[in-house]
Amino acid sequence: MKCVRCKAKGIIYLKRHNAAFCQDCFLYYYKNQVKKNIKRYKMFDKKDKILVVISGGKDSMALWHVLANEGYSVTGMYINLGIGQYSDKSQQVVESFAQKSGLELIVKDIKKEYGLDIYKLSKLLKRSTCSICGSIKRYLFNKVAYDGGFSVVATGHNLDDEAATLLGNVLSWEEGYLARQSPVLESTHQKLVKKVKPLYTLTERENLFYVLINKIEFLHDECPHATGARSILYKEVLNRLEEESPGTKQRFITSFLEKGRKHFQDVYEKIELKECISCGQVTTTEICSFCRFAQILKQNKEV
Ligand code: Q46
Ligand code: ZN
Repeated sequence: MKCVRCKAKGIIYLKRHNAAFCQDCFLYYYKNQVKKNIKRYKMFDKKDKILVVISGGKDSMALWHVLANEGYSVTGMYINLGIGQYSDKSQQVVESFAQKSGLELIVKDIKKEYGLDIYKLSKLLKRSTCSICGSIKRYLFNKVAYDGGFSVVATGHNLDDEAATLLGNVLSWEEGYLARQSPVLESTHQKLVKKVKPLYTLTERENLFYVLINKIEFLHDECPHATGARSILYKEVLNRLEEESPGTKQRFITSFLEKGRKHFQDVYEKIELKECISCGQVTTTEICSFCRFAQILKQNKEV
């Protein structure tokens, strides 16, 4: 197995590209993919102030590292979601990396700062912890970015995540979600910050290689609520398809973006946006879910 670029001994084989790379050429390939994605979707440039959402896992750590190393102006943002040891450990990993690398980091703690508890909310609202957690994260990414004058929010979603999400959305024809599934979501309101996914063509395995080669610390554990999630089943199904037909995931995503997504565009444009009467952030209802969560917990203190 020789490296396709320099013919040295290959250390990683990428089946979907039918190509092996040595360490240096893999890094070249990886950075090139990131640069191409940024350019293809006009995600940002060196003048932009980028808020990178960091969970402490391999994908977000790889994204933070690669963007900082390419000379972009990046600040990490970590949210402590109050998920027991998982949150404590991930916060430690993220803070230690920021300190050692001299990178700026904003830390938010939903319990300490906002009195929110995803478990109590899940019980009171009879909704899954992931759906509560997702709403809180989306709210805070945008709020912190908007208040801090950031022009773009970048997340570490990879090819496996994007393909699994697309499969889930297609299976139930979630038109609203399909309309929003894109490596770049331009702002549609002056208080909404643009969102981008520069790693959307790179797999989990490639991100893992990137962090291992660069000796970047990351949290190996998954969030305990990720197990059993529907997205894991979709990932397994897609992995099976990928084994039989390498390149399936990438084709699924790229053909959706090129040919499929435009059919849902009007759904996206029709979403009516308002400003929350309590906090002023953008929402589709009178009061945003974040403010509603805080109210519900206040009214149900004994839970
Ligand atoms: S952090 Fe939150 Fe995820 Fe954990 S509780 Fe679910 S949504 S799984 S990406
Ligand atoms: Zn609000």
